[in-house]
Amino acid sequence: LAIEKDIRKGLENNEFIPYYQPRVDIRTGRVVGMEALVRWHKADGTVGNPGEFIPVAEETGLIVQLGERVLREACRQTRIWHSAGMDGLRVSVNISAHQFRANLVDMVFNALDESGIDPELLELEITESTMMSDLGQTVSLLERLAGRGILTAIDDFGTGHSSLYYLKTFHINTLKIDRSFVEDILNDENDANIVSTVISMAKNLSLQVVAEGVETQEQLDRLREYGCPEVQGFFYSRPVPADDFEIYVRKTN
Ligand code: G
Ligand code: G
Ligand code: MN
Ligand code: NA
Repeated sequence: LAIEKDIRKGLENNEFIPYYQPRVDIRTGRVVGMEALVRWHKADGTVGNPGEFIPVAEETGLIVQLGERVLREACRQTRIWHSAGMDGLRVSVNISAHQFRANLVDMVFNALDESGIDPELLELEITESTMMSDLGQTVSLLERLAGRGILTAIDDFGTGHSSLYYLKTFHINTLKIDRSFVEDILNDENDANIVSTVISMAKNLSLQVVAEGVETQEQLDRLREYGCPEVQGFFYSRPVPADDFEIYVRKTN
């Protein structure tokens, strides 16, 4: 594939750059962390979105190398921000299926050692479908990550084969409620009930919960009413380059 060759070249030239989207404490309005979302800064000056290259990277296995780049850079950047007084910010990094089954634990431990950030400040976002393919291995991977204090989140919660069994079996810290539920929270009673129920359930299970895809004040108000502790979405900021994220945090916190 032409794109596969381009991705290889892009990796050689360090063209895959994390952008950052703030995660916000709904009560204080302060930024408590950021999700790293990769962008491709191509030689021709255009910027590629994950939809164009993540599926190919996943199919070809290049995601392992690409994901490692993003993880290391996100940890390095977090360290820099901490040293610059933006301490306490947690960083969340998306881990795809292939990456999860590769040398994930070594890769993550190395990235932590290299950057020197506290393991409790790193969260790995893993989807339900990734987690469910080999339950035994999933349990042991999550245990090893937790053993070092690294946080894990179920990403896009509610869209895959969600099972309450996972919530009692997997050592995870956070549920990220998929934005498809938040999108219609004001108009669709089912979506509203699902979101409110997931928030209560998370609290009862002592899990952190984040609503994704918040775009309006009205959605935010509703989530507050439901007791949602943390939110993320275009209402606050799109994913932006590191410099812009830093400006945003200094203005907000
Ligand atoms: O902004 P958004 O277009 O950034 O992301 C689209 C999709 O790509 C999301 O499902 C997101 O989880 C995924 N994605 C973004 N960055 C990364 C990354 O660094 N690694 C992996 N595996 N997926 C990513
Ligand atoms: O799958 P994951 O949740 O990692 O993907 C995050 C994706 O959601 C990215 O593509 C990101 O750009 C996008 N996103 C983040 N906030 C919003 C939002 O408020 N509205 C919409 N439509 N997309 C969002
Ligand atoms: Mn995510
Ligand atoms: Na998500």
